[in-house]
Amino acid sequence: MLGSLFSFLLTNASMAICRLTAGRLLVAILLFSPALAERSTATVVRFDTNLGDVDVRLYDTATPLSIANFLSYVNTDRWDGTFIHRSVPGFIVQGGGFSLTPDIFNTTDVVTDPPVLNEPGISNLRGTIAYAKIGGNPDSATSQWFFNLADNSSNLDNQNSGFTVFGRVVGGGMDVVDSIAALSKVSAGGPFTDVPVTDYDQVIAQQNIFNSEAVLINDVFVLGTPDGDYDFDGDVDADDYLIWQRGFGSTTDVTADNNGDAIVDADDLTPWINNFGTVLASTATISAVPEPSTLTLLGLAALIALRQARRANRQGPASTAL
Ligand SMILES: [Ca+2]
Ligand SMILES: [Ca+2]
Ligand SMILES: [Ca+2]
Ligand SMILES: [Ca+2]
Repeated sequence: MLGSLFSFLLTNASMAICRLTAGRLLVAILLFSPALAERSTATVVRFDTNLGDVDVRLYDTATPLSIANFLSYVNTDRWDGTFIHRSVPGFIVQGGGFSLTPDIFNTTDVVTDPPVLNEPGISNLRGTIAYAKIGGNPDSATSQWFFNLADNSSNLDNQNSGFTVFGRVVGGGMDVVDSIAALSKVSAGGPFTDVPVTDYDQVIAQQNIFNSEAVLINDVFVLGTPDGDYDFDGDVDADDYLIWQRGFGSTTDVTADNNGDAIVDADDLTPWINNFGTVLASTATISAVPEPSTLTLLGLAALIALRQARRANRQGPASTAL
């Protein structure tokens, strides 16, 4: 009785100037930052979905166990071909658990690793990604994750000892997540009471959900961009500096959080300085020479950043908690 199981919820001037600027900044960082040796590089991953790409900056430094767990699944392709099985508009969009083999009544669970210890502390704000857990068991996260569509901190930062936020969507990724949340949903019972579908009429007609109507995670992979490439276009240039400057001091605009400690600060500028001018071979046609207008902005931004970096370092190390 498939029908009875379904309830439908309608639901640059020149490069020399750049190098001069970079050199001045490097001197400033060396003078004012005591923590250079502690840096590590954070990971940026891409969720390739049939509704578009969602890029996520992972918090490698802030939540190391959670990132090791995440990369274990990525490196073994275990999320490839899975589907978004739960959508609650205004709250979360969840996946990472199941594949349709070939339909909603015949699903395959993602093979899981042992649960990961909870690493709460970063707030469940809109645009973050966190692990799902079993109720009453704080250390039960395995393969399932969710994107926070709204500020869920009052609930999810506390419930079940808090849900571990381990990354944040960057660029235009939340447009894709929002488009998933905007889809109509169907219920097929069990864990599948809120399944978003791309073709509601087809699902109604066939009383079933196949991959052709689901929101699919085609692939999840690590973006191989250089450190300091804060717009992920394969080169490290003035545009990337501006992104760092824009996010400086922020715990929510973390595109330039190169070390993944959940805040953009002076430490995250060093990789940009070190890699300035780097161009990936595959993107060598992209000019690394900024437009003059960009350079003007760069000079202004550099002065502001120097003041901010000095001030930040007088205030001591930044907290990773939000
Ligand atoms: Ca893969
Ligand atoms: Ca770039
Ligand atoms: Ca560029
Ligand atoms: Ca950082």
